[in-house]
Amino acid sequence: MELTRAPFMPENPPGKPATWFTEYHGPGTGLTMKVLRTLYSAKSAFQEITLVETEDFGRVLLLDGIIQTTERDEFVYHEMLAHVPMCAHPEPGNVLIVGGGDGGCVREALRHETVEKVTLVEIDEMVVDCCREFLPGIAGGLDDPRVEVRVEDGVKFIEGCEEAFDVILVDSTDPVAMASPLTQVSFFRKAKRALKPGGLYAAQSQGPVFEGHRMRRITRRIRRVFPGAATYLANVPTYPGGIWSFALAPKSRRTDVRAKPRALPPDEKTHYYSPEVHAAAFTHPPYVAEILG
Ligand code: AG3
Repeated sequence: MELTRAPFMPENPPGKPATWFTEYHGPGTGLTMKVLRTLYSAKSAFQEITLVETEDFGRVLLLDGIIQTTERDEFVYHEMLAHVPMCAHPEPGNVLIVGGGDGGCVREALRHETVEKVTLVEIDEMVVDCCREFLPGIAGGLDDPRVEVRVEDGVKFIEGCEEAFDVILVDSTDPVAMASPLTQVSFFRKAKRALKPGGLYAAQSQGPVFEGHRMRRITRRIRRVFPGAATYLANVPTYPGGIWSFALAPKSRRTDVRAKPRALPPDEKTHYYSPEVHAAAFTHPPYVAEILG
């Protein structure tokens, strides 16, 4: 990934140009962060992996130059992707996470007492290794005895699963290149088959500001397979537009995913998720409702 200098930013200290990186959100818009140092940079068989230390957001994981997670705001995305489906399920015991090699969703899923097993299926082992080393606060849960980390293609893995999981979480990169199969109807059908009766499927589904077309497409495909699917929102400051969407899809259309969520154990403190936020996240401003149609 190329690190550039943003000429419109003050350089600090004077005379020593600072290094910045920009994730472009649209042809004329981006999010720029000041990089203090690069901790890891490598090309895997799948993508370019970069781990930088930034001034304002702590350590940041970039895949092909796209921000995946930052130490400062990762709690929003990981709590919301994990706890909304996990709390909507009466007794989640067996959980599958596809992607999410940083371990953030695993960490959150493990906070539910009923969980017996979490299977993480990540295609790129180098992402897991990099995060274990440089993002221990996020990846720490990967060493829990209830967790099995499998390095393989999530699409192939799910093909062999029949009524195996209570909750499936898909924590993928943007739906381009290798993540694109994870947003196809054929994948959603396989995921539905892999859910136990009463099971729930959840996935990140892009943001409404810059990714509205993708959000609409993913949501429509999910609804074709899961008629009870609903979309919820969260504020992720470092993702394009600052607002992100997630799809929550029950295997049975009769399950109301918004109904009074089960509580987390009282000593499990969350920083974004709460039962009130759970309910409110399914309320959409009209411009989002228009995108979803
Ligand atoms: N998964 C990627 C979310 C999409 C971010 N998109 C973007 N910045 N354009 C996050 C992985 C965190 N476990």
